[in-house]
Amino acid sequence: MHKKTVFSGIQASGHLHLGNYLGAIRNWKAMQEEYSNYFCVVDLHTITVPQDPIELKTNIREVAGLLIAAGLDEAHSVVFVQSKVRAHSELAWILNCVTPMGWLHRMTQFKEKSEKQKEEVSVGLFAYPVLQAADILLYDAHLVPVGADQKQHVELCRDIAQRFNHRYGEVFVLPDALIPPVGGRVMGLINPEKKMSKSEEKQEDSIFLLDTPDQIRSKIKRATTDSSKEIVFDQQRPGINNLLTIYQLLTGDNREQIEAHFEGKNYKVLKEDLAEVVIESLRPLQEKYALLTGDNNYLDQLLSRGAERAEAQAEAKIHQVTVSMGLR
Ligand code: ATP
Ligand code: LTN
Repeated sequence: MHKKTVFSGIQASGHLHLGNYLGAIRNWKAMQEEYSNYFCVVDLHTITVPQDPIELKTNIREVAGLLIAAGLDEAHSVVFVQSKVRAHSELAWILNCVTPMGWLHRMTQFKEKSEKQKEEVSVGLFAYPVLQAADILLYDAHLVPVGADQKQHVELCRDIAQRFNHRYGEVFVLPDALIPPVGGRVMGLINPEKKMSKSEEKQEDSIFLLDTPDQIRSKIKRATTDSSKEIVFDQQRPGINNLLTIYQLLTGDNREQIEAHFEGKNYKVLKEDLAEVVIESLRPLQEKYALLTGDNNYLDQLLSRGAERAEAQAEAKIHQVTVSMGLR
């Protein structure tokens, strides 16, 4: 039986947080045995906004290390760093030449991210979704598991692939996004109207996967709530709703059980309970991370094997693409 292919990527733009874990990485692990998978640290996407070189280098390793610590394993998944496989840049350029500007102007993430930078915004940030399309299409991926914020980019990838196929023949597989029903959008602790994000400046807004127990307790204690008293799931009350959703995702309890558990209790109890659940859930991952980064060579060797496996597939695809276009 032939397994379907999964591709997903994660930026090295800062420390990984609970949103990345619950919205993406944890699901990648849960489904890895069913598919043939590529998981990529997308450092070329990360440089679409300015990065400090030393920090970037550290972040790339940290993100890759956390993917492994979270349970992605070589038997099912190729874990690698994007810039080590040159074909990503090559295909991105080619796809730039088949993608209309108008399609990119409609991307909401670009609108949000470019707001502050105005005319200083890089061409790379504008073309970001095209590089993302190249990532996916190089591996003939059928499925792209991502958080809800990435749905539009995966749909664009499909449109680009379709346009290419129409011009040059059936070269690309048309991928589908796979978005978790719950956890697709973990919100910030301070500002629960916005998603938890690596590049958010306020550190208290996110729970990072490598936060200490004390940091976790203190951040959850300061999380925004409201003046109501009832502890129930309610979209209209984003703070409480977000804390309860995180609790639900980590305990696996259903909503009725959770509401019953907190009935008659106050926000302080909810926050203390949630902090302990988060600490215990992250403990195994943190221990594994400490172990694998203790040995410097381990991660390097794993990533270099990953890049080699990815490159074999990516080069074959580039060959097919360039032949179809008359470049070879
Ligand atoms: P940045 O803030 O730099 O945009 P990010 O935190 O949004 O970064 P990405 O590297 O862009 O993280 O995303 C990695 C994966 O995590 C993607 O699949 C994305 O959809 C998912 N993700 C990111 N933030 C959240 C969130 N708050 N809730 C659920 N999933 C998320
Ligand atoms: N844009 C994505 C990261 C990303 C990605 C990909 C996700 C880059 N290439 C390919 C899925 C497939 C993000 O910001 N989360």
